[in-house]
Amino acid sequence: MLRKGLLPAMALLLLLASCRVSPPEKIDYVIGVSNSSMLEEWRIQLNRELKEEADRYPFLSVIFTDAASRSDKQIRDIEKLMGYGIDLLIISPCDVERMTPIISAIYETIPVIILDRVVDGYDYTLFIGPDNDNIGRLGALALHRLLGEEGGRVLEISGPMDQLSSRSRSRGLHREVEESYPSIVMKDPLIVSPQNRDRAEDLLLEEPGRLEGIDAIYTHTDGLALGVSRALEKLDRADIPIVGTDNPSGENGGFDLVDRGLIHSTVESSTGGREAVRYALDILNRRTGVPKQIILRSRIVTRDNRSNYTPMPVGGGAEDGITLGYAQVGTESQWRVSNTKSIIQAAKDFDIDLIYRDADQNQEAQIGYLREFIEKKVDAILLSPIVEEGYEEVLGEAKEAGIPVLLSDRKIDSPDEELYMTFIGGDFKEEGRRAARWISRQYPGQSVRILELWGTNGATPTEERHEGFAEIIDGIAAYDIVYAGTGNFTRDGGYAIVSDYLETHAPPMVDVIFAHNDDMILGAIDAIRERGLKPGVDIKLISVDGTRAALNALKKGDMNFVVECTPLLGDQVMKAVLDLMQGKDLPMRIVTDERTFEADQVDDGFIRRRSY
Ligand code: GZL
Repeated sequence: MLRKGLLPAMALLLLLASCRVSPPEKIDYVIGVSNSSMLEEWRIQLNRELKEEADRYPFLSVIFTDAASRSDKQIRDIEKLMGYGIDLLIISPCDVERMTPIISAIYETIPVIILDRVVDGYDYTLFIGPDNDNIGRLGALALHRLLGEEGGRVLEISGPMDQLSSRSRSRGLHREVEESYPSIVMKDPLIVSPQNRDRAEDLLLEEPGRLEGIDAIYTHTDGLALGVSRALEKLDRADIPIVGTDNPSGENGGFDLVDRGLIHSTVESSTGGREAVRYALDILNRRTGVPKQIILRSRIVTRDNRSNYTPMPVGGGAEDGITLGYAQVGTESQWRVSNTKSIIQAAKDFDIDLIYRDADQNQEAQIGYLREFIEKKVDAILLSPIVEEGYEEVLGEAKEAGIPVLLSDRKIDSPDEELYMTFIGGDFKEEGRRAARWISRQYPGQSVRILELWGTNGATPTEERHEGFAEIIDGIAAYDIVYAGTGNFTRDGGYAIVSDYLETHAPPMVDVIFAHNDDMILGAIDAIRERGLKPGVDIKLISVDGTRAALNALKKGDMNFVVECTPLLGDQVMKAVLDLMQGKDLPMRIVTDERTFEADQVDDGFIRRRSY
């Protein structure tokens, strides 16, 4: 049974002394780090970054453990750390499936930050890691740039495919090759287990035949790339170029291997170690606005861009004040009104000059405002795109002008990820899944007719809430989405669809209405009442956002389930703007922390505190 043991202070100080940490005068926090292994440069770099960042805070002590790639040892390491009475755990899991139960148990007693490989479910405080599918996609692009239009035969060298990160990277690589670069032929992968440099070298020396007719090699990590380069040297096949993956800095890291000409290019996958310590302090100091996931950016690094390798040009320095152009969607919903208030207030709190423009759900007007900001030479642009398509040209102009763009609460659909620096918003697919899971809990084994109220067609929350919802509903034969229509995230829109539907269908016409936001479900309640039916009783109602009006309806029994999508993004957005102006690299994606609400969880006090 895990419990937060209390090691006598003396023993703890002795232990810290053994970690060569001179006992500081006062320790406020002790963080335990459970690294899955220290066999690869990336993991050594991770510990290095964690330690460098932690050393900046004398009141912070860190105890490192190394599981040597064995889950049973990692479990023992964690139990030992808990016995020392750590205040927060940072873990990079060996085997995600095996570590999920113990991480969930610990998460009940202390905060947990997961690095690199995310566990199933949401029993953790914060995940920081790469988008491995995107890394594989970039690997395909790097191979295409290396091989040219004529393409060639590629040998993929991976760790064990039972690792989610390996499967995701391989999936992204193969899908991009098939969809975009048909002249590249992927040969059967060489699986290196355990996944480390020396094993890769040995395996290739044992099977030199795998190199027959090969034009390039793609390795899932730079550690594997180093081992492969040594084998190619010994086999006199150093002519075969290598595309690596992983961590750009540190000895034998990707940058170093590129500089030394051992590999042609590498796809960056930062460790997240510095971010982990910074967010750990925010969590321990109970700061609000800590996200649920931080998805780190990945870029292709080659000898050409190695020297001037910098992220998007950063706007004017912070010394003469920061001017931020803010192009908001409109005022279509209570969520939007609260979101705008949060952004405006945070700009004041962070002393950032905000030029606010409301596009009134009109994309042409919004693009016009973006051009106004470019003309005004603002330091950065904050955009909440009404829909995903149609912004590439104007964001290309912003990039040309050297003005970084941040996306808030909705994203654009563009292969060029350099058009924006980060996207801060909810996990909309998971929001849709949570709505569907509620239905499956309420109606096990029964037939259910569902009416779905869509938000604005082409907007990220609409597309992804539906995708997450349908992912579960479509898997249950007895559940049927009998009608769907877009209410454009407005109360009138929700009312019109449901009123028409009830007018043209005899009762009992539908069992559940799922709305992509609260305003549309409130319109549905109006329509249901007008037909003399009881909302929340005759027809069950679910929506997304968690605004005060919806939580009040939930408390009264007019609704049955609300999925949170917080509009309070202001602090996270302005923190990102400041980081950017100070030259820090921004994660590609910041996913906000969200929950769900049932009637028995909301009373007046809760609603006053929790809603917007
Ligand atoms: C979600 C946001 C959506 C809200 C709606 O991030 O874009 O737009 O769910 C709002 O209420 O209109």
